[in-house]
Amino acid sequence: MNGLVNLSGLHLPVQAAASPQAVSGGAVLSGREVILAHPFGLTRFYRHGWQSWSPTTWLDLATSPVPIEPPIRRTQAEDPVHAASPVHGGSALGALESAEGRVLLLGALGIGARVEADRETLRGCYEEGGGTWFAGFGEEQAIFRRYAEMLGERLGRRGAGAPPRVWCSWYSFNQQIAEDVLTEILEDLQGFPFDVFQVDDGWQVDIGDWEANTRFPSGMETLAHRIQAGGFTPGLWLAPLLVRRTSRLFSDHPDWLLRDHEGRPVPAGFNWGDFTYALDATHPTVAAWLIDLIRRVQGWGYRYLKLDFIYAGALPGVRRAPLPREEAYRRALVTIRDAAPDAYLLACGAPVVASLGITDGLRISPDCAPFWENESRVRDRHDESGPAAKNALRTSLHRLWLRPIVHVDPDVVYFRSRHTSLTPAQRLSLRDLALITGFKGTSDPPAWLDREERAALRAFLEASPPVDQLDRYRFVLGNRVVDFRSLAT
Ligand code: 9PG
Repeated sequence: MNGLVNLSGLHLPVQAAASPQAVSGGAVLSGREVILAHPFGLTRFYRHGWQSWSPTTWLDLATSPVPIEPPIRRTQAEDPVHAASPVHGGSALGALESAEGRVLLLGALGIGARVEADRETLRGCYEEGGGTWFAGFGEEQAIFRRYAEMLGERLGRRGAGAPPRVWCSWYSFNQQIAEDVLTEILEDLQGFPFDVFQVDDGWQVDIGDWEANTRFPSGMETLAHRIQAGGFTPGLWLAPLLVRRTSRLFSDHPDWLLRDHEGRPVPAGFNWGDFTYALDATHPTVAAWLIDLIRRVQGWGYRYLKLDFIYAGALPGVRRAPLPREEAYRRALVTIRDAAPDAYLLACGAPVVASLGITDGLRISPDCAPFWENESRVRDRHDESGPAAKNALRTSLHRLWLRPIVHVDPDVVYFRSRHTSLTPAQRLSLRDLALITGFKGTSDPPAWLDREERAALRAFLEASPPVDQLDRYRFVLGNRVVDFRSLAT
């Protein structure tokens, strides 16, 4: 139908499959494709990245998007289907600013959708099948809150209770972790009020071969017992939908891989010095393997699972069951959830909207790093998803609207003044944003901190100041105003 929709007094021409239904805060539209004609011209557009690491910000519609052609590595932080698009667009939702600073938002109420914008239209489209949409116009925070609420009603809400305080090995040691190093840190962490001690990438034999490598001679179960005895919940990193060519899994089960129409395995990004590939979790044997893996690591004692690189489950390809790709992804996540009903699941490198209602926590940023900018990557590849404190902060900041329906993880903060080029002010910004989300993570080992830094870490872990959002970039945190305006694009 072609008609008009009334959004809080703003009457916009609309194209949709049926007449708009008025709901509190806006209207519900339906159809595979919906188009709103808007009067705002070349205004600012809220671009919502597909997965955790994808850049998310308000940008100027007058700028041209930079198409990303494979094999540029940035494609793994973007939805490969849209990475080279010449049109500004984002995953699931998009929003535009009016001249008075109000916001017009169009957001899918289901998974597998995209919203694009130009000077005249805001257009939503589901990749396959139909679906419904929320459209609203008004004060920015209120409109995003209403959208989050409706998404929560449709996809489910998670993250009740306080978000966890996590010590994670990645941002100090990368893959160079070993049983003795971690055991020492565990001892040094005694008395610090962390909830979780999380072993990150580096414990496994290979991506796909989820057994302890030789640097963990006592095995992962013994380590979990030590973590537990130290008073923390054992946490473990897994990339359960990803496979490296060098793994036994890759050579033993070529039929488990997601393939393209020509039968070639679908590349799932480049990391650890090689291309990686994706499992087809709609294959019943793969699903059974996944259940077995998740039960096995819980049997070792791990109760907090960081599920990483899981966009691999939503890549385009030919699947055993011909489901839309985000539907296939969501089913894989449900399979994991059913195998770990009581574990804390953190989704990372995860398609954001398609993960809602299933995992407890969701990484909402690219990787933080002990430096501010990733200049070469921005310059050479127009890539703002590379590890850098600024990239992590900016994308997290623009996804805070998800807080009512999931624990949002803005990635780690730093207390150390060694092994970093971050200024005290930059470190403070990271910590402030973590306090706003309540999700507190660091990789600093106490041995790298001086006495004052250890005290600051302790105070941070114990703090839960009231948070009040003043506008897009300003917050009241306890008795301070925190201003992130310098991160605006
Ligand atoms: C472990 C890390 C940490 C980190 C995750 C993830 O090549 N890449 O594009 C790329 C992106 C992200 C990334 C690593 C590589 O980091 O976000 O917290 O767990 O994996 O390997």
